[in-house]
Amino acid sequence: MDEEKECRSVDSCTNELMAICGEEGIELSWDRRKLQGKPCKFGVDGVCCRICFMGPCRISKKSSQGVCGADADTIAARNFARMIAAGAAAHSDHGRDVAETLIMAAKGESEGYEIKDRTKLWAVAKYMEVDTEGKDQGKEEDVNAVALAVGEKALGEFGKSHGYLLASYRAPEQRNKIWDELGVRPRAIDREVVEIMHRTTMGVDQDYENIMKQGTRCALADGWGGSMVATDLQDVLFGTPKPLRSEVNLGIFKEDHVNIVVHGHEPIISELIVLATQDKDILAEAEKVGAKGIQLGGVCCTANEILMRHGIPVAGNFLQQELALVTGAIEAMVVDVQCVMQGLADIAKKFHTELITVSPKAAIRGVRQMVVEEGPNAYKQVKEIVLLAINNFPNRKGKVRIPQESYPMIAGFTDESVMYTLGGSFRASYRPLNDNIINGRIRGIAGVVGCNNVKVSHDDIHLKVVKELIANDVLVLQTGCAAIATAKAGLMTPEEGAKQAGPGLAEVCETVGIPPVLHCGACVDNSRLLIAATQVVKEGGLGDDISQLPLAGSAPEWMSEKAIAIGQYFVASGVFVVFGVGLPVLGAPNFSKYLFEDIEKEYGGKWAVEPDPHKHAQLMIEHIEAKRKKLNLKFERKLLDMAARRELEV
Ligand code: SF4
Ligand code: MSK
Repeated sequence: MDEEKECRSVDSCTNELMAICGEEGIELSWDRRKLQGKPCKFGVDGVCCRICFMGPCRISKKSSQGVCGADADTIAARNFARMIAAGAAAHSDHGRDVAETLIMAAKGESEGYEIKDRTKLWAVAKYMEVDTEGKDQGKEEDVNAVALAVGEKALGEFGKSHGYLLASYRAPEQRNKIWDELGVRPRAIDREVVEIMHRTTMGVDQDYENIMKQGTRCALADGWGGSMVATDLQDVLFGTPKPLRSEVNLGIFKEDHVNIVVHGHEPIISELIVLATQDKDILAEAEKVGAKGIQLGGVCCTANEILMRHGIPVAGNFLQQELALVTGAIEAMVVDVQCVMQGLADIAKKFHTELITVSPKAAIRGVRQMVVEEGPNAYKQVKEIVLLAINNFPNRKGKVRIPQESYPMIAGFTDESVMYTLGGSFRASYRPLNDNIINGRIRGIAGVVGCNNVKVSHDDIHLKVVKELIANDVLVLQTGCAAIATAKAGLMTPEEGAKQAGPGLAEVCETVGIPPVLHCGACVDNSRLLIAATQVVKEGGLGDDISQLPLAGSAPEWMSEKAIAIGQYFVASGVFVVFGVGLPVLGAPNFSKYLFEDIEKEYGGKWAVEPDPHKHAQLMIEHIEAKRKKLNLKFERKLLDMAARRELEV
């Protein structure tokens, strides 16, 4: 193994299977990255423009403007805004699908879906301005009527011609004022995406600050719009998660079972797959082919969705998707949308695995497509997919090599369950959390989210950042592939987590029986973090806006456009956000300065980039300490890095 391969991942299952790929000549994302060579510097710095065909143009010392005269700041801001538009579109289109499914469920037009959380339905109805007066949560027809009205209202949020997004008013009062003063309160979700595409096309908006004003409005339409619709309506349909135990990493698969992987983002189809794999008739079919049962495992955010609500084990995060197939034990991998690598197709062909696309929006050339249309036939179609996997069990070829490692974890934390966990049903509120932040046992809160990226050692940056934060008594909330990375290292069990946490945080976690790192769901569930921050503000004692909280955000190994949209909606909500890897704006001096400094004067939040994990964590901790000081919270503590903490333990 050469030096580069050695630092490809810190995850042992990943390294075990990667070594097999090396021996068998199976090409993975890391190998393809090597073949790509050094990435183009103009792209890395964000100063390559392909917006019209007089170009592509790139900014260098020799030529400071594109053919049309666009400078580095305009070009980088346009590219950045387009990434926000793409990210917001992905999260929001997901939300739209959920709204449509809710409407079908309310009309009784879809087998397998029902309204699981009526309390949440009523809560969503309230902020969606749906009248529930005289409606009874105990009566089926009332529940369906409210669900139908909520679904229609949610769908309206995508294309309404007047007014602003209803969910945006859930933010603290002070935040609402800022957005109104700056004129960035989002209108209809689709409109904000379309307006970015218009303003960034050739010859329209050519002032980086003005471009980012729309970038911000679109990002807010994601976090406080499309993503929030997705999260809330999924909770209504499939149940609001509660803390539960599960398992994580590629060792979750079983040699004597039919193994099925679900991968992508939307739980609409995977929820039905969960149902089908528990169906007695289907299990009997599995027995007929000699299997002891069906083992379902998830990858990426589909994994997080079914983990949060059912405790279905997680096979791995983004960079492990190809390796799941290399186990030789996967009868079917069912993929929907987002973060699905085309490279899966070639790897699946080397094994018996049936790779199946199920969304009409996402086909892969040469791969079996079995579109599951939400509606009366959805469950029947899903059962056919599961039966196909079962019938593929006898076709395994070659050796099965499932790694032996998997780790226990706790997941299922939401803004609602954090409240109950900390306060108990007797005192269900954010008061205990706020009190522990005020008294300094918990120094602050960090949201550590996002992807994996082949440019950095897989999971390594996530783990180093999270370990340093918890060692310094910072409570960490996680979503997406970042959460999976930490879970694989055992930090999502109260026992192991407490060993790594600082004394104050460990004390709080031991008292209430939670890990110091809380799994809060999938990428769209970053909207839960916005609401949790809002709840902390509303509870009192820590200022009157999100920007005043000892709070920071981070995406240490990001790669997706969705991460940029998420980063910007957190910044515009008042949060200091640090990205690892890099940010494609560094070739634009004024635009970079705007994102890294000036934007803070407007929104109270700003961006930073720091690939080094220690410096990355320290930036967040310093920010948290500065906010504590401003709030006049005492009990300042010496900042510890991992080396200093190890010395303490000795
Ligand atoms: Fe070049 Fe301007 Fe066209 Fe971009 S829009 S490709 S900078 S001419
Ligand atoms: S799945 S967007 S790689 S977190 Fe949400 Fe993971 Fe990033 Fe996809």
